[in-house]
Amino acid sequence: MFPLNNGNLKIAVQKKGRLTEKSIELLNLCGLGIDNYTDRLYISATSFPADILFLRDDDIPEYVQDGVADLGIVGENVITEKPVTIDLKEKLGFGKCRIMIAYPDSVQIDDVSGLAGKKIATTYPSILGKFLSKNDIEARIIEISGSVEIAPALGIADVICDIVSTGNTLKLNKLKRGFTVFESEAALIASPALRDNPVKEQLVSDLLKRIKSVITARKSKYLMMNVPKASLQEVIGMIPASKSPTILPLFDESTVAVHAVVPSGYIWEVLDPLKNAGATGILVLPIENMIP
Ligand code: PRT
Ligand code: ZN
Repeated sequence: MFPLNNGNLKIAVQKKGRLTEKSIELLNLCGLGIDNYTDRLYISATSFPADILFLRDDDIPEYVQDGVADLGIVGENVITEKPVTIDLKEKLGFGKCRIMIAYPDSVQIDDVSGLAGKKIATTYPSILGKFLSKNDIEARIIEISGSVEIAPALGIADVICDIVSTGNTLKLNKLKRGFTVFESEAALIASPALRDNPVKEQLVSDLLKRIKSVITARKSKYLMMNVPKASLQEVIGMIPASKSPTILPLFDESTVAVHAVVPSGYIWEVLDPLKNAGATGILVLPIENMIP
């Protein structure tokens, strides 16, 4: 039986799908301790007063709205398509995708106005409907529940409006990308009922701090390298100004070690200039947590 009244924070996570692994990975980086969760309906974290509930992603917003779960991790596309009363706490930086208009080669659409009068198949009628009315376009929305990509080939629709991430599914179905209707990523949502529960609110605030530190850390890398003293100023000039680097003496007195937290991706922009300035032993390490 599910221990509903144990006071633990209830966190709803997708049971089996694109968001499952990354959601659990994030919660574990926050130190929750969630092991052997496959095929479980719920599991208690070992190192935080939380129970993880595994649900279909479409059901998560309502469970959170109704307070069955205190928190949930779900795509923004799901929350927006079927409006619910929840608090959006944090965008989580994974599960990124776009809801896009796509169409066969035989169709030519140069801009949004080209959608006028078209039949558009989608599983996101509400998001698409708002997009069309915002752009003052009249088109026919054909709501279907899956395999949207096949709709033009079946003659059900001229155009589709569906989630795209790599674009491989579009290619397989001989469709090309049009324009973006909605951008989405996984988000942490919270139940409005939490506002009346200060004990759980405190747990949420603690967890949120941890989540923010993990997300910030993911955007940064720890750079270490050895730099000849003669080119130290030149090298420091290449490091983003907001991050003051650490300079450490080495046994070889003509060289120092430089350590700095830099934005992910930064290193590829400055690798050659760093080497030209004499930097050696360049190491770029991931950062697990960054506490402000
Ligand atoms: O069973 P359950 O209802 O829980 O899962 P689901 O099948 O409804 O969802 P799932 O696991 O497919 O996706 C969960 C969430 O991941 C979505 O709500 C989005 O927020 C996000 N996401 C990110 C995606 C994609 N990327 C994605 N590519 N959701 C779906 N897709 C589909 C897309 O529709 C396309 O048909 O994957 C297909 C492949 O995409 P390409 O462009 O990479 O080929
Ligand atoms: Zn779903």
